[in-house]
Amino acid sequence: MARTKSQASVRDQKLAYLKALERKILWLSSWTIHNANHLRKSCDGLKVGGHQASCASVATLMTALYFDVLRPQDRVAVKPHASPIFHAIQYLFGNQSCNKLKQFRALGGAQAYPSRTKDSDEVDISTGSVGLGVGLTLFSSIVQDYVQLHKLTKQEDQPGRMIAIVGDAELDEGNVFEALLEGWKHDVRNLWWMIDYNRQSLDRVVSDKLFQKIKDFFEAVGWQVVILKYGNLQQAAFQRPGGDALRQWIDDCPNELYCALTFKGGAAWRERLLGDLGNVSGIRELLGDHSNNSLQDLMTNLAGHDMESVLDALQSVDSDVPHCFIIYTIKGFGLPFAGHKDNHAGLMNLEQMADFQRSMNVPQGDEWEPFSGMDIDEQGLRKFIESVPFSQGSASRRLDSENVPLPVKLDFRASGTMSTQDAFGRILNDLGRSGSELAKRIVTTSPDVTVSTNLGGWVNQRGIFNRADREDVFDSEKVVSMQKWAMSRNGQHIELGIAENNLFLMLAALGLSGPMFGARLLPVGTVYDPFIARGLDALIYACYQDARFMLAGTPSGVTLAPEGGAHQSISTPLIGMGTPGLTSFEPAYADELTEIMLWGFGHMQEVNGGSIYLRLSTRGLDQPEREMNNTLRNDILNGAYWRRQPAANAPLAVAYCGALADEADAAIQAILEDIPSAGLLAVTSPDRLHANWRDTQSARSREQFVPPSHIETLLRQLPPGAALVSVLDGHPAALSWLASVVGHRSYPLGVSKFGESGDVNGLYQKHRIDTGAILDMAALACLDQTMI
Ligand SMILES: Cc1ncc(C[n+]2csc(CCOP(=O)(O)OP(=O)(O)O)c2C)c(N)n1
Ligand SMILES: [Mg+2]
Repeated sequence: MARTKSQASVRDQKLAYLKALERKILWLSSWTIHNANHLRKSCDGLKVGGHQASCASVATLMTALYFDVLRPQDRVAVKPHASPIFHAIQYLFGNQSCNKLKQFRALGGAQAYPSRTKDSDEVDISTGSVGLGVGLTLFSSIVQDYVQLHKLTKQEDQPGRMIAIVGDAELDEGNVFEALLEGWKHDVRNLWWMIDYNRQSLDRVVSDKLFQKIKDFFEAVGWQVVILKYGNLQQAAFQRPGGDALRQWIDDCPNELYCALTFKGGAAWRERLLGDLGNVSGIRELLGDHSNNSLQDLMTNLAGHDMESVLDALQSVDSDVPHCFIIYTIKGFGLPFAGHKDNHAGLMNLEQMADFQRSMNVPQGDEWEPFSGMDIDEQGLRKFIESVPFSQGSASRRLDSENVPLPVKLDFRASGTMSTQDAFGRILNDLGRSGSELAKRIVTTSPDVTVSTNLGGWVNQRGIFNRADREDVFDSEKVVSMQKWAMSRNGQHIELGIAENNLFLMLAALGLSGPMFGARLLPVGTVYDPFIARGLDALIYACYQDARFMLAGTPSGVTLAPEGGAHQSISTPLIGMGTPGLTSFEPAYADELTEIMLWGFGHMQEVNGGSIYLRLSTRGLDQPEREMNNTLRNDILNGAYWRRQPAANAPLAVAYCGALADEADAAIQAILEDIPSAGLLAVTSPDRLHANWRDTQSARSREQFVPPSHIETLLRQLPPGAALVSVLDGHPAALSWLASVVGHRSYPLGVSKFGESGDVNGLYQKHRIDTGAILDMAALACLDQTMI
């Protein structure tokens, strides 16, 4: 008995600390936003913004999580608009500086949305584009299983829980449901999604009874759904005479009305409840026992604002089954615009903030003081913060992982006719056969296009990953097939359904495995090139987080020909150039691809490295008979080389990329008859060339004697004023800039329309990227020259 009593007093003490912290966190988040908007000098007059209401709805939940529930190995995606709450929490832990809070949303300050790469207080998972952080937690849980089952982590490492704090409107994003279904296929575990069910989005109050639909969706895919609806005050009220009717009234109350009454306050609740339930025995007494203020407290005492209810729910989870918590909250809880439908971007004005400051008991001048005005034993609270599970563990949440040693070269040699897609598959197949460390750390993944993007060979070697062993029924039934499809925990390919968002979130999770779980993986994903656009936001998101992976977009362009039509890609070379953290290549030949892939596996592991995008093709090209040497290798990796060097007086050169090597070659042969000095430039990476050229220009604008960029070195061999005819199976803008590098004239060819099947020749002619089109353009260039 005595023991229970002492346990109770420990719990009471903890609750007192948590409630004090919850108030402080709400205060700090509101003040951070207020300071940024009202007190900090703005030099450009633009709105700063911030979301005080979105923060307020998760203050209790996030306090409970960080100061009691989270363990060091858990990883969290915080809903984007709760960034100030996250930073306030880290400030109290001593992980965030006061200056960064003061500089919230300013250059160098705490970020508008939690950012893994730009914030300094160890954000686990970036958020901002709603829905993506949520999805990423699911794929991270698969990766955690992968590295643990492959024994790539320390044996004593306990699995963490991958946790998303989800705004209820995030559930409108399709990618969340795409992830849910994929998660079901992979039998995910150690996953918690905590829905901040404030029933408000940006513009409006969300539909009634949405929770029932959410519950059904999640239960359909095997999740445990926990609904946290009534706080302790409400539960006590329900025990009184009339309490059942009150509960029923709350349950039946439309969301919009509940929000409106919350905004209006106690008198409005009283009037409405008297009107609706005045005849119910006990209700008048219940209302009579409450002042307007305490009635407001009672009616807004939803479980999401009740520390004990939140703790009870989170602590009672005793399995690794994925959990969805639907947590009733009020947007703007405790702030003057609580419940108002327009409160999303609402900011307290100066007067409201002064009232709020008084109500929070924060002395003037102490606004940033972490422990001021808390009415609690400060020493005890400091000790409590130091002792919570989140504060334990290693100094950094970013774990170290060793680099994977790479071979000096990949032993692949192509001859005859081969496409880059074919070569890609063979290179991986060879790696799959080898026992190298590199092969051990490669994980492939593909959204239902594994076989058609030539990953089949690798999969036959390495098998498919699944937590439970599953035999290949076709194999055991002795049905002949090229493709083995057995699954086991040792497999090194993760097969996904068609959703491209899931591919990129999977690559993001795999590509963060080193810092997240302490085990570096080298992920390789394949996708049909046009469908990069389908998952583009998730691809950009993956790169923004500095996840490291290799992506093969194949087949690409109109070259897919008869199979093409709607499967043709045009703008992907520009996406490759325009996505930070992603270096893109479009090789023509297998030996180029071999060098690029090996370099890529290294680049994925460099501190300042990044991810790789290979734009590949199914078109077979006759492979050049040549030996690789250092000069050629460096040129390929730097983005271009002269296949035919122009002579000093050349009036013209042709530059090509990827699958159009043969057209460019045929054109140059014809041109040489009239212009023997003409050159042929092979471009393997417009992206690398452009980035290096811009960096060089930028350095030159600041300092003297900067060596020329690679493309400058190459193009200086062509006299100024010469014509550069460029051609690629993609948007012409990817190469048209080349002519401006050292003052040539640009004659760009490329594809700017799509959607029609045909044979290669027909399509090339139609899109004017065939040999004839190159010759016509060269003729025009010569004509222009004579007229100048
Ligand atoms: C992909 C994407 N679309 C639109 C937005 C703009 N936006 C930011 S918050 C928001 C509504 C968020 O509502 P909810 O998730 O319920 O969060 P709450 O503020 O209510 O906590 C919208 C539409 C965004 N950030 N990302
Ligand atoms: Mg909401």
